[in-house]
Amino acid sequence: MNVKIFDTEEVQNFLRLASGLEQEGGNPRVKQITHRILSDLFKTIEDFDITSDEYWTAVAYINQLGTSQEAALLSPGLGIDRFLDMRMDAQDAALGVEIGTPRTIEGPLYVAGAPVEHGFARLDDGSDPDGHPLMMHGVIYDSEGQPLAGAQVEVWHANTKGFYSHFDPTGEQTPFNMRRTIITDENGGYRFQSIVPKGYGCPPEGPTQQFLNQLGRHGNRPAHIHFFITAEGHRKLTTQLNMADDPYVYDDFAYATREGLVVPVVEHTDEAVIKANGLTEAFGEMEFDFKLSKLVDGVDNQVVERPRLQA
Ligand code: MBD
Ligand code: FE
Repeated sequence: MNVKIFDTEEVQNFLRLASGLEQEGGNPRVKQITHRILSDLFKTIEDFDITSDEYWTAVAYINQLGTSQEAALLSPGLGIDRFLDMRMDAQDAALGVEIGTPRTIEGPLYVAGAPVEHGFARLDDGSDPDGHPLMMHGVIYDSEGQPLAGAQVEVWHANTKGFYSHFDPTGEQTPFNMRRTIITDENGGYRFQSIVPKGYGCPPEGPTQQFLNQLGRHGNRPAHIHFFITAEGHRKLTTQLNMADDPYVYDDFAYATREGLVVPVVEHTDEAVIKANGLTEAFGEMEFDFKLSKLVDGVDNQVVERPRLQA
């Protein structure tokens, strides 16, 4: 029998007590948010008649999530990262800010401190036996559409197993493999050689996938390349490009695919073209120009600070 006690004075007073709302010290914002979340949780327990067994299963799950370092993986899986982006887009729309290239989520796998190169960089260390060469290039434009020399292009992506260096469960990748910072040349151009990445899949035995299974959802991302782009006088752009031909391109478990960020990989087999690119085998080419957005009242009003791995 599901008895109803949530709306009683006793429970309502108890929620205020447990949230510290009757205490002097502490952080008022934390108290208010705790009060909301705790109230919603109590009500959920009551409305769904959640049993103690179910509740303690959830507590053990949260511990498992932390032990596996997957909290920042479940987050995009539940669409929360995407929701934060939707809010930033809506804020820009309300302020009349022109955004240029659309933003999309950062994801949990950025590592600070990648080697810095000028104009061109080779991203991969050549060790992936299944690696198909990729040449990517483009121009960074300012908010007025002028090329930006000296802009900083941070790029990172996965190998052909969908694994990222520093997070590779096989331990096979060298530090900063497929991670570089490229400074644009005098024409605002950037160019890199790498290998065509494959899509990412959540660790199949991990707590994120376990949760997704309960939702009847898969945990796959299409092949993609991440970017942070920064330049004087502009807001930092956090975005990703998705390979157009990936079967998951419009079925991303992390909801990061956006119109305007889907790019074809053009295959080149012509000997002369291969040679002209300094390669010895067929390769894929991606071209993409990024357009940045202006500072708002002189500040980057949407820059995201979050704990990031610094290697
Ligand atoms: C990724 O590579 C990624 O970009 C996101 C958002 C989630 C998991 C793995
Ligand atoms: Fe990624």
